[in-house]
Amino acid sequence: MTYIAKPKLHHPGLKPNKLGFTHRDYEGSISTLCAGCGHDSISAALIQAAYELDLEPYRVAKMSGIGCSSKTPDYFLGNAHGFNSVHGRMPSVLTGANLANRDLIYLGVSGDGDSASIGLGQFAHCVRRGVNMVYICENNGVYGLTKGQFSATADKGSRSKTAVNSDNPIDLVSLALVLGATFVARSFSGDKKQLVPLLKAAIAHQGSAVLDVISPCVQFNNNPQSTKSYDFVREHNEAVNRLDFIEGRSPITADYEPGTVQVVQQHDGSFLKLSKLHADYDPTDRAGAMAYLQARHAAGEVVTGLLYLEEQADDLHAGLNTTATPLNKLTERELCPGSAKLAALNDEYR
Ligand SMILES: Cc1ncc(C[n+]2csc(CCOP(=O)(O)OP(=O)(O)O)c2C)c(N)n1
Ligand code: SF4
Repeated sequence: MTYIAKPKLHHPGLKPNKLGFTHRDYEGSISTLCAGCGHDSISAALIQAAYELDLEPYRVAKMSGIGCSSKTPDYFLGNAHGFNSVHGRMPSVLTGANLANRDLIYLGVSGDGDSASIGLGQFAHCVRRGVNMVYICENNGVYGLTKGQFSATADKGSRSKTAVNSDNPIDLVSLALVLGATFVARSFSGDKKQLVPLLKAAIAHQGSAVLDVISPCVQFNNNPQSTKSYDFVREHNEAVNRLDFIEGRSPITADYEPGTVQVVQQHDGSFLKLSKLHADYDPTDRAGAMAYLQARHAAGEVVTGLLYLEEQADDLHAGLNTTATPLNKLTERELCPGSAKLAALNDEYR
């Protein structure tokens, strides 16, 4: 992977966060992506979200597959853990890491080829198991790294630089809803105001959070007939809500007009204040979200915003009743409790 380190110097006027880290401390190496690639804007939004959340980089594990999108973990949170896995296999590597150590914050960074083509099965099982993660699909409708072939998320009839797509698309947001994800959102790399609070809320969420972020590929798929181009998404963007993320232990007493703002609280005590752009949209209604997505897609719109949230979600560990201690911190005695315990366990299955 291309790697260009950034100089350590930074502007003395950069404001530190509560940990004393500046924005610069959350950056990574210099991006080698094409100028204008949507993926770079997503990295910038992740840097902003981590800075604003006062995240300690050592608590974060960035996992990715293969693709231009999967290269991006190199460009943010340079002091975090990271593992660049195999094409389409990030979800199982992330699941394994999470089972071994639930203390880390897992950011799964993937592309639409990585997630919806070769990695579709992996995506499906990771989400249905409720792995506590933020799964970000940087969705440009093509395989950017291998020169712009259509991916499985490309809309039927959408045109790339060289071809017209004749296959039906896979919508990862609809799929995530069907598979039981407890936080589902769609955003646009060109809308930082929407994307940063969504990322913050997804990081605070204690369950399977899926973010599909339309991220135009300026090299291969940014022409007027592409439904993943900057112009198309700007013209057809239908945001259901605007989000304020409030890291909170103390209750909020914001004054807002009833009917236009909805406040929801997550497991960790954080609050989401949703300014409803569509007063009748209910982000806690899974079936309603699916019907809404289908209807708006049929009308040619790209629905963005927080689409579904289960406020008190459980994750994979709750279902498996695993130990809260990271496996590498368990003693040999705990890992190997002796033959009497093994015999008792075996008896349970007789
Ligand atoms: C097993 C395997 N098959 C195929 C490839 C070739 N390959 C590399 S990246 C890629 C597609 C990447 O597309 P996407 O995930 O959408 O990322 P983007 O580059 O568009 O960000 C493919 C097919 C590979 N590296 N490994
Ligand atoms: S080829 Fe496309 S996806 Fe890859 S870096 Fe360039 S613009 Fe981004």
